[in-house]
Amino acid sequence: MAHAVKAEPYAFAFEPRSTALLIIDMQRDFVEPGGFGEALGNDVSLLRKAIAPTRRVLAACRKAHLTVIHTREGHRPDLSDLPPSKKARGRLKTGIGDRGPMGRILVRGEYGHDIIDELKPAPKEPIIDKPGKGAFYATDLETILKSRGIRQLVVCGVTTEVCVNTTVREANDRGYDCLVLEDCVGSYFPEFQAAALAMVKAQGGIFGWVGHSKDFIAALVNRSARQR
Ligand code: TIU
Repeated sequence: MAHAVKAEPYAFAFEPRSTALLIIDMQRDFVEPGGFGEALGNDVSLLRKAIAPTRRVLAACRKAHLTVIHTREGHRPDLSDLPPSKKARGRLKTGIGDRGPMGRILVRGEYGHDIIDELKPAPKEPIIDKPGKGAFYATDLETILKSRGIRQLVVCGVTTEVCVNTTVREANDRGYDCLVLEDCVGSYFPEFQAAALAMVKAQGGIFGWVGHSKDFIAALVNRSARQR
């Protein structure tokens, strides 16, 4: 393998050609007031810490020509892909599909459903629209990864214990090696952030690896420099 990032439980080996950056659900509905995250009773400011380091990782990956993939959680405007159980969950006064300050909550095409300006996808970066928490469920993510020969995923986004964790578990079962960047993922609950990261790397890396954006960027930049 071409290069290694300092990580836990041990170094994460990756080859830039077969590695994708996967940014999970950095949508206004989760990180800005007035969306789904806040409707669930959460303080969205806790997630915003992940924005700046993720921006740096995104810039480094673009410079090194890595595949970059973005995901968004949300539903069709007619809500035909919204399971009644998900609609009912939480007994919310304003829930999925209802009108909020940023448009209909978690509905595709609405302002709140889209990715924040700081991490705006570039024109050729695939965006995966997913109805569930995992990015593989009911999407073409695996087809895209296979067609590009991707074997390793570097994962950022929100929330650590929900969509990030679900996606990493799905990826692990499909044979992908995942490195979760601890400063580029965020949770509304500090104790869940710690536990979700611990779960990934326990038992010899049962789901994957946990590392820091600085170490990943350093490995990527050194690698690119050596290739020149
Ligand atoms: N509520 C919560 O923590 N997360 C979600 O509903 N979706 C994602 O994690 N993207």
